[in-house]
Amino acid sequence: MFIKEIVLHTISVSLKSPFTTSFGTLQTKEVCLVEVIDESGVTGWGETVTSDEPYYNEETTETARYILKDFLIPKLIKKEISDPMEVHQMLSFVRRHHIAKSAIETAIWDAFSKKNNKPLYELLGGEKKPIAVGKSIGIQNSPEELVSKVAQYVNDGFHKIKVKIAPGADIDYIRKVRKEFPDINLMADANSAYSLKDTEHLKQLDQFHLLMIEQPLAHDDIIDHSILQKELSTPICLDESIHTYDDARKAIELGSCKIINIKIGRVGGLQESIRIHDLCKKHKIPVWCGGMLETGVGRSHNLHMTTLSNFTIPGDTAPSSHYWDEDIIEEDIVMEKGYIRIPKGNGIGSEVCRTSLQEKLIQRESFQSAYSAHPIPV
Ligand code: OSB
Ligand code: MG
Repeated sequence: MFIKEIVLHTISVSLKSPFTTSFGTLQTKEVCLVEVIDESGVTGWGETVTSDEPYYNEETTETARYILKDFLIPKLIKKEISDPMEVHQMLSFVRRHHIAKSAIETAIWDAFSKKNNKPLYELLGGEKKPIAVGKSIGIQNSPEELVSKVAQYVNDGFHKIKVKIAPGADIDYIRKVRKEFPDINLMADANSAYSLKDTEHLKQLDQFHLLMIEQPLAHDDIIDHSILQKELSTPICLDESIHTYDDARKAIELGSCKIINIKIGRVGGLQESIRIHDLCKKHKIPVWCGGMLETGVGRSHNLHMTTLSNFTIPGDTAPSSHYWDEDIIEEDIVMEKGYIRIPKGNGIGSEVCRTSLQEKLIQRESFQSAYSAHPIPV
């Protein structure tokens, strides 16, 4: 596949309702959609799963766009790609910036599978199946408000409920939910809000038999998590700390977690996601697909990845209507009885809606040459 043109569509999107985590509240964000076009006109789509602020990790939509324009696009444009598995290595001259890399790598996977008339999951090695879905709930104003949200989502049929926690909105909130719903698959996500000093406090969660606690400690830690895991009966799941296959390998070796959340963006693309998936499978560490409040483009990639066999825990891949009044794709992603069907068709299946794109567009930039103001290693 010869990459003839790459277009960056920067759009502004607004969530139906604000989403609060231990690191802040998100309502609107810019998203950079990457469109890769080959010499025969086949197009593939990817998405920067960033927000406008560097609060989840160090990247923002603006940094991702900059890295794409000045480094990643010049490296890939006018290149022949015979296998999307080549792309990760080609982009390794840029340190980190995983979300930027992932946006373009996933677009190439989409284009490549369309070119080969295959749905993406087939290329990834997955198996077509309905995807069981969980719902991630932001921090609410009171335990009562949280319980009413949980009631609604349990009623909708979600297979797992994830509750965001932070100091001051944790034990009492979880206690109340567990009391009302003794049997649901319930978990908590702290987004790095605690430290080892809070070990005794966090141990109180053990009584609520949670499926797991996600990323209780620092975003860049795997050592303290291994100490905490020995103190907790609740399994620890790592999100923010896992950026690479080697991070996963070390975390498993140290016993820092019993479960891993794979986000395609955080680990720099689908190839690295597959490698981490396979490693976890070998070590009997179950995985699930995390969410980054994606539009339908990123969410479709997530769904295809979730068809891999070790994704045994429902992921944060809620349907379009939970995020957007109008998604960026032609056909909304919908859920039936807590399951989502993989979008039909080749590649990711979902088609970007050009009208919706135009309405939300802030800037369109097209690249057809390998020019960069910087030296790009060959
Ligand atoms: O920690 O999983 C997280 C959203 C933004 C940043 C980090 C996280 C999240 C979510 C949302 O939990 C999951 C979703 O897309 O529904
Ligand atoms: Mg998380």
